[in-house]
Amino acid sequence: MRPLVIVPTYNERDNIPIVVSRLMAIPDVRVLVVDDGSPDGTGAIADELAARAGGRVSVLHRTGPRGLGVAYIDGMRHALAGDATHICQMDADLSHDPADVARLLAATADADVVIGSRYVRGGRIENWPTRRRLLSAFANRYIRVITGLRIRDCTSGFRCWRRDALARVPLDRIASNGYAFLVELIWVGVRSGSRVGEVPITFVERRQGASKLSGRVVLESVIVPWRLAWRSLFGRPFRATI
Ligand SMILES: Nc1nc2c(ncn2[C@@H]2O[C@H](COP(=O)(O)OP(=O)(O)OP(=O)(O)O)[C@@H](O)[C@H]2O)c(=O)[nH]1
Ligand SMILES: [Mg+2]
Repeated sequence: MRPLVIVPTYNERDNIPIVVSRLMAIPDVRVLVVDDGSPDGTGAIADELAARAGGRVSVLHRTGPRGLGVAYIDGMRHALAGDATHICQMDADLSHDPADVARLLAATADADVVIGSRYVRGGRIENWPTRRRLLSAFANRYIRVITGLRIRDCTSGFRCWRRDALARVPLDRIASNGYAFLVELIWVGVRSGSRVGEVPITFVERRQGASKLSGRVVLESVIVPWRLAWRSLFGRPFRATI
């Protein structure tokens, strides 16, 4: 196994050293940090971590418009150009426990993509206010009903893909850029024949740094499931850009 974990960062200077050092504790894991020119200097810190990691850590510095979706698409293209056998996605804010990567990787023996899930038996969320819990539970139900996806945690950003499964995804056709990117990606993955597995995780609210949730990103999340449903029904994208 040659797993690569893609970690998108925007203003995560306090978290990224901890995330990278915990990932380095897992044998054979390599890391690709995709930084969007963070004003707080996260990119330079990641470069220093890479210099000390003996080739196991690399950094992609993006310029131009930023976003979770475009950062992941660039990171995934980079990963697929290399020799990784498994490509994982993980947040940089320690909401996802780096040690869980090993469990997700092991579960790819029975699935093409494995989701670290808050909403299967054994999954948990720590330190979320009721409002945030309700929003997330509602969002997942909304997505399942509209798109027909049969996944408990469609919005989890913690996933491991087998290389061949990710390579089947037409990344250039993914239109959403905020958190809805995660929903569109798994939806396209299922459409391209991937079997999805879910393993329980404990998700912990970030302690350091700030959230990047904006009104525009939320609006996109409301619209994208309808766009995907349209594509299921008529087989072609609904062309409305937001
Ligand atoms: N490269 C890049 N990374 C981003 C961008 N927006 C968010 N991220 C990263 O994506 C991951 C998830 O973003 P978060 O801000 O933690 O989103 P969240 O988990 O919904 O919200 P909070 O944890 O409450 O802040 C983190 O590692 C962020 O640093 C972006 O525009 N570009
Ligand atoms: Mg977070």
